[in-house]
Amino acid sequence: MTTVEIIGVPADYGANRRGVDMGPSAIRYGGLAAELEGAGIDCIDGGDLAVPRAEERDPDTDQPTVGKAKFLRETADVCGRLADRVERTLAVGTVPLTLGGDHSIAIGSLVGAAREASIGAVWFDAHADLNTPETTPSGNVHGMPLAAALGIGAFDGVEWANAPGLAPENVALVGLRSVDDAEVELIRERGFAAYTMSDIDERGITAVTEEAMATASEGVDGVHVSLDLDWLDPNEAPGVGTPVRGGVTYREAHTAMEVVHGTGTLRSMELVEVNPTLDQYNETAELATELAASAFGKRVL
Ligand code: HAR
Ligand code: MN
Ligand code: MN
Ligand code: MN
Repeated sequence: MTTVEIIGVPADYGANRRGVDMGPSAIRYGGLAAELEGAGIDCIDGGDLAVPRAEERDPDTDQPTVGKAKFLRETADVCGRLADRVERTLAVGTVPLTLGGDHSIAIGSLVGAAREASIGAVWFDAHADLNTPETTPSGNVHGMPLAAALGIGAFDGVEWANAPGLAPENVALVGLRSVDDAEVELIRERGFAAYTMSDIDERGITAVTEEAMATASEGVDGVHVSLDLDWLDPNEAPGVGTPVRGGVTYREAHTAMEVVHGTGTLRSMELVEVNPTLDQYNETAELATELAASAFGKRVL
């Protein structure tokens, strides 16, 4: 029986909008443990990491190696502690399910998952999250976690940010529709496996997800799935800070998570960018719980 440990990270250093720090509570309240139990999963709630409020900190965009990235010192602290937690969870044979928080926390998930193992990563997101402190248009680190983990730009050789066992050949991005110029250039230059919404329209979500998972799992110990709720269309998931029209539907999202489960390669997962202050009745958090259950094997029959 698979045991999943929930690790809450109520951090919002990486985004402009307040409220994403309430994500872990909203997702738990949305019924996460019950959904996972419905998937036949044994579920441990490891509680939340302690995260100081952003208002009490200095965004510090003037550190020499930091470029225009905001709250990088705080992000490093939280991600360092998260990486240790993820590493320990995996070491006892339990699957970490991290609840954000904004997407900057993925740096900690990836580093922790890739310390004692080789991993791939599938990024279900409207955005590429491949900006660097040099290229960022916003200064928000939630637009940079994949670049950080891969050691791109100013993140090159930054120990807390680089995921040792994650190779760029094992990274796949699915659902892209808001990509900055520098990110487009990087994707072309480095040949990342990247699937836009047009690819999903043309080829279907099943074929695209199967190919992404195959790329990510090739020759590694397992796959980390990073699910940014803004991957979905804002009609389905309005409770996110940076909604982009034209995302995947409710059914496509479930189908993709079922494909993830079917590969048998899922090793760790995170649910990020849920901002319940933008919801009517906690619908985005509830959706996140359902999608996690599908990824961990929930079926109707
Ligand atoms: N690409 C933009 C930036 O770097 C926007 C990032 C959007 N935020 C996210 N990431 N939710 O997935 O500022
Ligand atoms: Mn300062
Ligand atoms: Mn993201
Ligand atoms: Mn996004």
